[in-house]
Amino acid sequence: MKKNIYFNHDGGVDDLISLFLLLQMDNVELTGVSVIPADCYLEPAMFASRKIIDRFGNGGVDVAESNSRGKNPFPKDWRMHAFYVDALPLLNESGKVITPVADKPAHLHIIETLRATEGKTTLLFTGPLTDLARALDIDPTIEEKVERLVWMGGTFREEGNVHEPEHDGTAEWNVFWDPEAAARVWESGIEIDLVALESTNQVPLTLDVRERWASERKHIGVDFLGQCYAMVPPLVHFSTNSTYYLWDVLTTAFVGKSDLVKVQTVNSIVLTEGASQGRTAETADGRPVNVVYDVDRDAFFDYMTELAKKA
Ligand code: AGV
Ligand code: CA
Repeated sequence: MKKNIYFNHDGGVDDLISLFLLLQMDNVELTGVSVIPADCYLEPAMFASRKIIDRFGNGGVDVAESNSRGKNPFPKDWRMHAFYVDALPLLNESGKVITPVADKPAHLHIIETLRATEGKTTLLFTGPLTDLARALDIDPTIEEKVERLVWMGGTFREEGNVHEPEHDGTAEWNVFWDPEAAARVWESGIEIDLVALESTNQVPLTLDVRERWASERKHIGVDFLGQCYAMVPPLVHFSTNSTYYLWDVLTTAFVGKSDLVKVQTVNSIVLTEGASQGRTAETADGRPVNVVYDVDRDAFFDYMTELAKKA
C-alpha cells in the first residue's frame, strides 16, 4: 500500500532534494506539489521543481505556485539557492519543461488535491505553514482528508536558528517566517509530527558525507546530491548560522521510513508576538504534537544515499 503524500516546500537545496527523494520512494504516491516563496525566489524554485519531476519522476503530478507572503523574510543569500539548482546542466539537458504549472494558487491547490484524492493524504511541509493555514480558513472540512501533517519546524531547545535583530534566538525559521500560520494549524484537529531542530541538529552536512557522495558519483542520483550540496559549502573553521543541516531531507526520510527516528509527545503553543515570536513552547495545557527528537544518523544517510542510487 502506497501512502498519498502532498508536498509543499520552499525551494531550498534540501527542499528540492526532498522532492527528488520522494520520487524514488516505492511506498509513496506523490499527489501534488506546491512551492512557497519563503526561503527561495518563486520562479527558479518552480522551474527547478518541474525539471526535477521531469528528470526523475513518472509524470502525472503538477506544481502549484503559492501567492502567500510571510511576516519575517528570509535572508536573500539563502533565497538565491534555487537559482543555482535550476541552472544545473543535469536538469537542463532536455531543453524543455513538461511538468505543468497548476491553474490554482497553492492554498487552493491543496484543497482541490485533497478532495480529488481517494482516501486520506499525508501533508509534508518543509517550509512555513502559510498555505495550509489559508486552506484551513477557506475550507476547514479538509481536515477529514488529512492523515497527518509532517512538518520540518520548531524546537523546544533554548536555542533556535533565527539570528536576527529584535529577536531573542529561540525560534526556528519556518515558524518565524509566519508565526500566525503555525498558530492557526495548531488550532486545527490535524495530527502533527514535528521534525524539530532536536533531531535535525544531529544531521549536519559533514565532510565525510560529501566525500561519500563524491566517491559514489557514478550513480547519477548520488552525483545530483553532491552537485546540489556543493552550493552550500561548509565553513570548517567556525560554526555559524550558515552551517547546513539536512533539515528537510530528514523530514522527508521520516515519511518514507519512520523507524529512523524517536518520537515523543509534547504539549505546546506557538508564540506570535514580540522578541520570541515563532518560538514553539512547551506548556501543560498546549496542544499535543509528536516531536521527532532523535535520529539514527548513519541509517539516515544510508537510506537517502540508497534512494538516490535508484534514480
Ligand atoms: O530552519 C530550517 C529550514 C529548512 O526548511 N530552512 C532551511 C531548510 O530548508 C531555513 C534555514 C535555516 N538556516 C538556514 C536556512 C541556512 N543556513 N541556509 C539556508 N536556509
Ligand atoms: Ca525548507
